[in-house]
Amino acid sequence: MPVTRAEKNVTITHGSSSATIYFFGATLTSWIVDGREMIFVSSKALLDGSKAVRGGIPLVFPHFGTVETSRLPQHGFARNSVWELGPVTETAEETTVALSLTPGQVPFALATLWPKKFQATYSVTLNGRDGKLRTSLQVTNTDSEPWEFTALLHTYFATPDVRTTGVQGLTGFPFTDKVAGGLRVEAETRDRVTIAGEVDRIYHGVKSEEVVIDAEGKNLVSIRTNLPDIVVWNIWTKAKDMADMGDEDYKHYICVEAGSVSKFITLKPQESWEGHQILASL
Ligand code: TA6
Repeated sequence: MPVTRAEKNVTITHGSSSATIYFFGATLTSWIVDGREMIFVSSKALLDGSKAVRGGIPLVFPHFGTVETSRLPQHGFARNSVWELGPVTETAEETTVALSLTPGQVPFALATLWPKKFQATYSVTLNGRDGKLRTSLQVTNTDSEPWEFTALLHTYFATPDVRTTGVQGLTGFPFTDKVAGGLRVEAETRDRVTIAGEVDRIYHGVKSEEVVIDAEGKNLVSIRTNLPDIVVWNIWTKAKDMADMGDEDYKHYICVEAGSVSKFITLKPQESWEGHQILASL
């Protein structure tokens, strides 16, 4: 499987599948299966490291959203740091690229706001046989004190039209509706969550075998994950207020984000945690 290293990113190719990951943020910006781009990147996204990428799979760590007890900006610093390319592992069927992050690589102004020692490794595996993509974040506490965190894989999926897009697999799960000011709803009643306006929800403790995104009557992609929470987000027409999103771009993405964000995870010294998702194009 060819691996092409460029100045700012690395691309893995196998048959008709490929994936590109930027070192800035370890943000995966492209996953192509049989000529179809599965991942959305905004038409105004900045890929020069001056801002987290608007699209792709930004990594959220050490916390999701804003946290009252933290001075870190929304979604932490992993997506704003330059990760180091580590080993590339190849088997007959799969290629894995690993990227790593330690505090010394985090922009100083952000690192001082969360002065803990950690080792993070992000592994992206492309299966050349079935085109599946696995993205896995592993975090180890290398400090002498316990610390706590949340984490999420903030995946922007490409869709032909978000107004025809649905998310299946969330039925019955409780959710927090951020658009409704944090309203907690006991159970999702729909078999298919659709988008007809701004949506920003955290589905808690999702135990679906898989979550499936469809559009225009066809299934697009499935997500399997060991992570407990699923965030569904589309900014809708507020896209025009975002500097790095084209006015009409909201029609072409849906964020379905696997994470562990409902409660903080505590890691003791030398303990590790791993969260992943396996994406399959349908
Ligand atoms: O994951 C959903 C969310 O937390 C939304 O609330 C929305 O703000 C989005 O992420 C994008 O956040 P960003 O910091 O990238 O503008």
